[in-house]
Amino acid sequence: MALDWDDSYSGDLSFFRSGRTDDPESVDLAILGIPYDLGTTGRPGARFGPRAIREQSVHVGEFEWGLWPWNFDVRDAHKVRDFGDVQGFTAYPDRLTPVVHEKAKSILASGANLLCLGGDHFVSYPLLKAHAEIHGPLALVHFDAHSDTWVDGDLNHGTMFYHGIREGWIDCSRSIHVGLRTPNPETHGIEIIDANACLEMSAQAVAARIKDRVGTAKAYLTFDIDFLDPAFAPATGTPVIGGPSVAYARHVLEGLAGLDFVGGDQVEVAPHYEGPSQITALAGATIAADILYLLSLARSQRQDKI
Ligand SMILES: [Mn+2]
Repeated sequence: MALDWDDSYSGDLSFFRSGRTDDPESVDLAILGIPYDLGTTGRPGARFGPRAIREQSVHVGEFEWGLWPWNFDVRDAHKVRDFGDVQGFTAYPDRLTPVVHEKAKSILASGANLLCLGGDHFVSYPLLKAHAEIHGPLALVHFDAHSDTWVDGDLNHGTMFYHGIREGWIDCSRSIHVGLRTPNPETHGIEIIDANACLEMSAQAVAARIKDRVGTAKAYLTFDIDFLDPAFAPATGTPVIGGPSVAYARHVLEGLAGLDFVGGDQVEVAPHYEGPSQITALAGATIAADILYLLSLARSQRQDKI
């Protein structure tokens, strides 16, 4: 795609240099930031994630031939636009779910697929609700150090998938956690490839296991940046040592091409805990772009079948 060129350190910000809009008409792939961190049980600050990710995404989207190792430019394959950040819940956590659910539904109703930038992981709750209302129960492909399926009546960034299961939004028989390295007493029947298994397995083998699990089901990809070892992603709310590298994570994601992803999110970048080089936000921006590519490939695959 021929880009209207802004330097990487100046000019307007949109995710992956895709351009801003507020009009979902004719958009194929929509990006939405959710600057929310009142669901975190650890260090706050993920409300600053969307802006930090967009800032680093300017580097990630620098080339008009697209992003390595994908062999095309997603902005040529589909009309990609950044819808900015959802607002209207500042200091009122009870408003988060209805406001984000309504915004997501309004974009999905246009036929676009949605990639969201967190925010703490609780933002996946209204997003899964919006997607499941359209597609039915979804295969959850979940990269994280934590299962976020704690059996607890409270709604926060460690319980929202338990509640999503109870609401019927998640098809546990097709779902998989990857990278777990915290206690997980109740699996709910979701398959697990924990962090030590990742260390033993090649990225291709992990991708193959995920593909076997999901099959042809419609899938939602959620990527908590704390999947990565804190050496690669220190700026997050609840870091856990012993995770994979960014390169490994990206190699797994590349291997997921072909799955029928209908939506996704990248969450838990909290940039105030960065060192000087913004590595966490850069990792988040790159992984979010990989998810955008997977959404694009799945969309093309569905169109080819029509
Ligand atoms: Mn986590």
